[in-house]
Amino acid sequence: MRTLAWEGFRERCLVIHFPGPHSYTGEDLVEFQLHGNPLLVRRFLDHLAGLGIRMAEPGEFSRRALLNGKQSLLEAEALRDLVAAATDTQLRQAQARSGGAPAWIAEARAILAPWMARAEASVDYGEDEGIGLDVEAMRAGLAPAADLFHVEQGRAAGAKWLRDGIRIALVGRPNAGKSTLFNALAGQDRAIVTDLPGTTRDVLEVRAQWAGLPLYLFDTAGLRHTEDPVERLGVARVREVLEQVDLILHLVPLPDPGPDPAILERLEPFQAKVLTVRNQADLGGGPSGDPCISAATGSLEPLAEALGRRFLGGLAPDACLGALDTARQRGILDDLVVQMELLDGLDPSAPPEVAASLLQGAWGLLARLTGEDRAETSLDQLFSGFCLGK
Ligand SMILES: Nc1nc2c(ncn2[C@@H]2O[C@H](COP(=O)(O)OP(=O)(O)OP(=O)(O)O)[C@@H](O)[C@H]2O)c(=O)[nH]1
Ligand SMILES: [Mg+2]
Repeated sequence: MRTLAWEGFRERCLVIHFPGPHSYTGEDLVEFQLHGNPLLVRRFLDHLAGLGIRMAEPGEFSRRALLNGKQSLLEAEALRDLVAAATDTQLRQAQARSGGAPAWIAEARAILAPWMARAEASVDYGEDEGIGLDVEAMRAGLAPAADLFHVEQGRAAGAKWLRDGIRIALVGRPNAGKSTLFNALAGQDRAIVTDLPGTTRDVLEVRAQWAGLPLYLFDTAGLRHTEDPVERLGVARVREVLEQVDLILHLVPLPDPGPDPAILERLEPFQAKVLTVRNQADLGGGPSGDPCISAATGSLEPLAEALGRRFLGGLAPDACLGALDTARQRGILDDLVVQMELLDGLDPSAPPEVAASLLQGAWGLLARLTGEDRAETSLDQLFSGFCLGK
């Protein structure tokens, strides 16, 4: 504890000295913990400004930590996401990513390095010394690295949904059970359920955590031709929702003969994101190739499986936890997969320069991923997403 005195003010506060190089940024740091009065803090900051000390830019401390080698770009990104996390899943995902560079990056480097050395030796001395590059052996040797990138690409694609959430519209004819399913997934009675067709007239929205997945659910008015002016407005709104969601869950009661052709026609432009699910399985009904659930009894496992297949590539949500998930990271993973495909497709008679250049390309992508390749990483863009002082 210290007593600070300036311009007629006195403040007894905690002053913590973090000497470099073991501080967060690697530099000498001092932290002042003042009483939580904004006016007091303001007056103290004014005093510091008078001494020529300026405010930090957004993300400046993290940027300094990165430039001083105290943390990798991946850790800086995880920290940014940790601060911005708004759901439990986002929080867990950011925490799982904050432990430094994942082990698979080191594994991949260990696989790539000897082949890079061989390819380069072959370029430099091949003809004089008879050191040729055995392309077949290289392809076999690199296969485990290609597998690593492929697995991480799949995990990253799933992690994207854990991070962003999945927007799902529930559509179908009146009384299909949309609101019953909406309530079951949300774990609360948000929507009114009755056995009268046309109960839901407006679009209802709820955020839910279900089967390990963060969901944004939209309950909609049953799609039918109606003369009721309020219900007509509700039906018209459904289209706007259909455009913005990631998945249209078309609910069709199982005992019915099948989907309504008028509804199928409406869903036609969105075909790629329609998932047909049969409801009221508890009432029996014929066999169906679609997932069959009962919203009323809560028998929803086939829906969880269908969502897992579609959004997580069949992986369990926990298997995606800690995977790289930002657009930047996923873009680099995609490039790595392509690079390995090019290496795998290499003609055995290709000159060693081609293999060497492809291997260097893969190596460079890994460096760009961790931020070691500083020239190519857009640090400004990353750190502008931080709040002041982080
Ligand atoms: N037996 C059975 N009944 C169900 C099931 N799901 C919903 N129901 C019943 O079907 C009726 C209609 O359910 P809602 O959830 O209101 O249907 P909706 O699709 O939202 O209907 P609208 O809002 O009118 O378009 C209610 O009486 C529900 O209890 C189910 O899985 N099994
Ligand atoms: Mg309803």
